[in-house]
Amino acid sequence: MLHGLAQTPKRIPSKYFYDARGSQLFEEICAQPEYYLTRTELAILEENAAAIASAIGPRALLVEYGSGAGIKTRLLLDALDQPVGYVPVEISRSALDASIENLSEEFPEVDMLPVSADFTRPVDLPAPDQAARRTVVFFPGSTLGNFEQREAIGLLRTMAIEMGRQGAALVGIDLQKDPAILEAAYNDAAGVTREFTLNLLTRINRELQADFQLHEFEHGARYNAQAGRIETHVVSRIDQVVAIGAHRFAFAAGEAMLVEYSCKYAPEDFAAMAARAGLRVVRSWSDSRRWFAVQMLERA
Ligand code: AVJ
Repeated sequence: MLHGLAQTPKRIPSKYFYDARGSQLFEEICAQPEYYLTRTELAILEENAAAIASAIGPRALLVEYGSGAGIKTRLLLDALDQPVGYVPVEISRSALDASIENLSEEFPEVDMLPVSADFTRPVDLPAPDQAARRTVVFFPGSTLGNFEQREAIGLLRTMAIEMGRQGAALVGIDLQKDPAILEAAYNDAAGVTREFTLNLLTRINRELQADFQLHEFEHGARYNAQAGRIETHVVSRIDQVVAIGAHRFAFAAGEAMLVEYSCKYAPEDFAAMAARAGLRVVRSWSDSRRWFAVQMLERA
């Protein structure tokens, strides 16, 4: 956090959004009418569950990066032919516990192997009781879009290693579209996304003994068409100095601190990125408006 705040412009990695309150606010964002991503991806998965399951094949070990609330997981586990295990890799302990609790009752035959970790670093995957035919990494929600290109390729490479030779990955990506639709999705009228963004400051105050005055900061999310991404900032309303422990950081009036990228892809650009990680797109499922896509990747 100190490293990011010392940079110009200031920046904080978006993974820190997800404390218990942040994870809860994210679930609320998903229910907002403007935030089409979750319901579009869910519809794609529902509509194509059988096709996805047959592309994956029997006895898969399902590894999920960022388990969230587990609704998409339930759908996938339900459709899969005799899945042997489920490994959610999740930074938020509360979200991890919640997802496993519900799933283990519903899928008693599936080994539940939660890993409380940051999936941006390589993790040691636990082995299920029954040998898996293949490992499938599930990375839904366009979370890949929260990473800069270089990091995203690095993450895809980590996935390629973790899935092994016979493995596969299912990656949800948000597609490029009318900027007005994109900006509405990250500036919902009810202000839930604003609260989600500012909760980051509340978390820093609590966990790092900081004194951010929440009413002196604003949420700002804009589409950068050149870069193909929504850029979310925390904007200082006034000239002010914030203390974090023994450190002091000056904010100028109007100064924007970067807190999140949400990349929006052209399908061919995503395929090119995957190729740089040694992966190829073998199947792709989308909605009729082409707003979102679920891409299946295998080793090139
Ligand atoms: C699901 C984590 C990818 O970037 O769209 C939602 C997070 N941020 N609204 C996204 C988020 C603001 C979301 N991810």
